[in-house]
Amino acid sequence: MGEKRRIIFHVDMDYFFAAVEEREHPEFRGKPIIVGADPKGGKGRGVVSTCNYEARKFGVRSGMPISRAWKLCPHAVYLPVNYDLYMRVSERIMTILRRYADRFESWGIDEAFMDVSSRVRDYAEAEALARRIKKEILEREGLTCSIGIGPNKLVAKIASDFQKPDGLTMVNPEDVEKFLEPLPVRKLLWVGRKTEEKLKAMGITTIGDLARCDPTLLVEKFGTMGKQLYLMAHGIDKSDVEERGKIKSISRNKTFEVDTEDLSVIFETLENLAKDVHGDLLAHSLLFKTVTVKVRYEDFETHTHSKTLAFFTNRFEDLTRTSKEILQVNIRADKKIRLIGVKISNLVSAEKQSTLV
Ligand code: DCP
Ligand code: CA
Ligand code: CA
Repeated sequence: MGEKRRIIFHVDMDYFFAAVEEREHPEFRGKPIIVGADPKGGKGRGVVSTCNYEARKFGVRSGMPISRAWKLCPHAVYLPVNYDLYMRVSERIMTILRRYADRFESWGIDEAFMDVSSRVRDYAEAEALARRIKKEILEREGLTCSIGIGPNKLVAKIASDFQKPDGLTMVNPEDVEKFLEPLPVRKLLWVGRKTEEKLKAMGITTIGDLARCDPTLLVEKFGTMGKQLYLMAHGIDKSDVEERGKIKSISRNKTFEVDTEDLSVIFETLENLAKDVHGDLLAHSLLFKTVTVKVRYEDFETHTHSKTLAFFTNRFEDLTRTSKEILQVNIRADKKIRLIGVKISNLVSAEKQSTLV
């Protein structure tokens, strides 16, 4: 028997932090706006959170060192990250979206999946619904978003990214493979830089290349993930839109004011980051199982190391001890450190604790 036909939306806000700032400061409209660390006349440390499309024309991107952004675009408007404000806007947008969905899954601060299968009869109606949602967000919040429509989350997510900003891309089930074929493999969920490199070495650069690949070869090279890659390349994704805004991870990073090799400073900073992460964990009533420590050295070489515990926990002691152990074992003595970060993942609700431990 055939699968139940589904119609899934993925909604992603355009240049979100910078768009909110643009809305709050109409006087900056039309200018390049960069939200992130203080550039301090080019000497600033830390990174760009995001920027508007005017700034992107100069090559500025999310995650880039703020000093590099300054070189590319010194005349931009530089603004600090006002996270509380973006959070409030995000919550209002999620409330709007939730009303239109049978099932709703927020996926980070500025995007969400919606299963609208019972709300529309066909793809033509789905398109009309997407236009209505875009109009409502624009009228109520003064912000644009891009929406992807497809038969599953994978395709919807790739489609929302296809025409940005203010995009609407619909991929009918029969067009899925044709749509994916020319796109780079990196567009697939879970394909990071490492997998991309490995695939490239095998002569695979587009999703089409991957789809034509022998699945047994992929399993040989990538284990169970190989099968997943093969299915994704054919646009197959059975995962459900999961109710409630599930948090995938909680993290904090700190860029030191000056690169340091002072272990007492480094470990104290690690402890402070762990404190913040732990605060968020409790606020969301969650338990964690995996701890990841990120270290960026003075030459920007960056390493992440993870440890998964045998149990779910919300004890601060488990978090600090594990992150310190990870750092202890992996830290390099021959280089100064520029940034460290702590992340917890593998999160579950603390309310279900008794059934899990
Ligand atoms: N963000 C961040 N640091 C990053 C990436 C993102 O702080 N390295 C924040 C700022 C973004 C928000 O998360 O506004 C959403 O991230 P997106 O990847 O969706 O990027 P944008 O919404 O900024 O731009 P786009 O229009 O490409 O979606
Ligand atoms: Ca976005
Ligand atoms: Ca996003």
